[in-house]
Amino acid sequence: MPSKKNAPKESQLAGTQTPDRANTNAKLQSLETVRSDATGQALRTNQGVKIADNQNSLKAGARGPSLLEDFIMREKITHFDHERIPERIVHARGTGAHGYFQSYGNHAELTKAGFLQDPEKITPVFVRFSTVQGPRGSGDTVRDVRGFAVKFFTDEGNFDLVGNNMPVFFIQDAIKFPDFVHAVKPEPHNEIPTGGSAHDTFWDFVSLVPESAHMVIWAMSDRAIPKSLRTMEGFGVHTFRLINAEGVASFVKFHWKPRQGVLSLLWDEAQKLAGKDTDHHRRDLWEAIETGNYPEWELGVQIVPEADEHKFDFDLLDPTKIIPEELVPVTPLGKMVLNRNPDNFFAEVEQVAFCPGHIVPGIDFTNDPLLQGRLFSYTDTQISRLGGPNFHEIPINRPLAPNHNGQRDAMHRVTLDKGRAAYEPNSIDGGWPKETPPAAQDGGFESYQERIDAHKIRQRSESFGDHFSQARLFFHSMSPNEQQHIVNAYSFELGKVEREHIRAREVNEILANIDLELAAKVAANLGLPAPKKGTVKVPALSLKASPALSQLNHPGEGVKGRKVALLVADGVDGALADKLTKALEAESLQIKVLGPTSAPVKTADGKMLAVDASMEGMPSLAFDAVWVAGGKGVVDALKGDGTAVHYILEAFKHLKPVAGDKEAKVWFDELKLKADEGLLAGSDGKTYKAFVEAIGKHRVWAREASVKAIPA
Ligand code: HDD
Repeated sequence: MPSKKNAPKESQLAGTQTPDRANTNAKLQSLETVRSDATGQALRTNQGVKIADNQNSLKAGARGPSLLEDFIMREKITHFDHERIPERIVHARGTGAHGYFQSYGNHAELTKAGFLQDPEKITPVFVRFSTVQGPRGSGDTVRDVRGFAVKFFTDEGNFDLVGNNMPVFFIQDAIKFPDFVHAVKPEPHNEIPTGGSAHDTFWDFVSLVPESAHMVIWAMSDRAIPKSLRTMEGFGVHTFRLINAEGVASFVKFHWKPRQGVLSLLWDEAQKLAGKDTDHHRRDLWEAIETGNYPEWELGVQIVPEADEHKFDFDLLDPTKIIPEELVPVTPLGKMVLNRNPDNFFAEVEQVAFCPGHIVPGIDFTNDPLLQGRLFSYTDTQISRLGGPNFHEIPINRPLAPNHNGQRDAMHRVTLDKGRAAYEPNSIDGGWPKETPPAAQDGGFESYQERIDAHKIRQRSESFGDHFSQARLFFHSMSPNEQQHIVNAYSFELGKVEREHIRAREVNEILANIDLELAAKVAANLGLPAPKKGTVKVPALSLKASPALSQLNHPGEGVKGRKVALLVADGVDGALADKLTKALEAESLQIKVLGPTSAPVKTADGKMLAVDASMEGMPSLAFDAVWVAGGKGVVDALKGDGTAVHYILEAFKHLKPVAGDKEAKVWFDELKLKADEGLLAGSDGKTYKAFVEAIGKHRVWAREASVKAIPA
């Protein structure tokens, strides 16, 4: 789990500025110049003319034709006709937040990048999380990879770490990216499915391209259905280089470790949420930030000295491989806190433009052929998405560092460059702006001087040739519950594939090479014969399992920000509900009071208790745990309400702690809920404590095998 050992002391944060204020003062001040607040202002045209009538167009008589002369209507409709921009080709659905990054210490031995050298320095960041496959309006909880893109506004320029919530990728060479994306996107004839990979073209491609096997098993695991954006790990995927002031380089893999834990939905929850709350993830992140439950990640790196480049049984340049954390542990560098929601989704989340090629001195690329292609693609795609080459001037993309150069004009140029010399060298403007030679600190960017002596050739390195051993390592590192989820996911997805030969190829030529038992179980679910052996010889790895890969080993640090549904009805004991709420809020849990309808309920002592929503409006799917309030008549009222019965059964089926004041016990017995550590009833401190502990474990995994029969 994330380590706090290098965390800055609070005293380091005190004094001149709090992180919140620093964040506001830096990037946000730069946005201030374009923020528009209409409070108290007259309605005007874009040209500044006050508008007298915004209800009626100009006509020749009250019943006559509209007049072309109506410049007010023309301007309004023209703008409206153009107010959409192309969505991202992939990662179209996303949401974002502002925050800050703070280094734990001085990492000068590793890199000269300034933002990693000073624990006092607060570097503003903007993060955009996304799904990959679906369009802008698609559901948040579909089975998919999640984008995890962070823009650091450092003093030395913008650094974009454009990663995912999985540490590997589907392909090894960027030239295959359009093929992969065409295969995973909805089928071309009917544009189905939206947001998912359970269809023929995806499985056709991946079953023909074995290098995808490792990433596909991650995508069939619980990682592809995160509980929340706050509970995802992030990965830079490629091996990068960090370079120190002496020019010494190390290979690194970037990791983001969430303090909230690495938690996922169950498949049934994910599917239902996609309909019941399409915006589940963006709402969760938004509300967490609004309620001060700022999500936090630790940035760390796995460090490999240049001399050790060839010490592994895989190639560091191959983006379908991890470095197991048991071989090279993650060294914590600093933390990121997300503490401010955007003011305007379009201006900030939609217009933000990331590029893996945005790096700063002290960071450099490697020859990973996937990374090399990405360096081209991202800037290129923005030119059509954001309408020209000046998208770096859009406020959310503008670096805090100055950016003078001779690049002028073109569409959407906003900066008014002074001076007559848009070229370098010049003698007219005093020679400015001038180059800065590389230096130990504050110098100009210098690429790492890697020696290359090679033939120009189209070839895949032989060292990229093993596609199955790490997929096997992943499967063998999972808990029995996680393994079963993987079997279920392959069975579900392949079950949606219409062509039998594609199903069979995935089972026989991919799964059988990963693990014969996995292949046999999926084959049985599809009605196919179990393969007897794999089709290739898979190298044996010395490491048989990597515990760091199982989510069960990342439960999170406490329960801060997790959500409890408190079910109430008329007759509720108000004092008891208040006592419980206080006890849970003291643990930083978020509590929502839910009634049979959205109307307030009457407490036992005749007062009115406001509810946050009806049970139907906020299903148990959106919560981590449920509590049935005490009081005369509450259980009787809920027992007779199908929605309430469903609420309890569904929460129980989804392995959540289900608890209540003592009256709830009888109801739980009637519902035949089997006793376990997550089924509790009582109004005392001991029960509260057990409830919070159960929430801390996230799910009652031992319950999973026995809940299949529950109709929810
Ligand atoms: Fe990509 C967007 C992550 C391979 C081409 N990618 C995009 C985003 C993320 C990633 C998080 C969304 C950024 C945002 O929120 O705006 N992509 C990855 C990762 C990859 C990867 C982790 C492999 C390790 N991508 C990849 C390749 C190519 C692209 C190989 C092309 C050769 N990606 C794009 C793109 C996108 C993009 C088409 C679409 C929108 C955008 O860039 O800004 O250029």
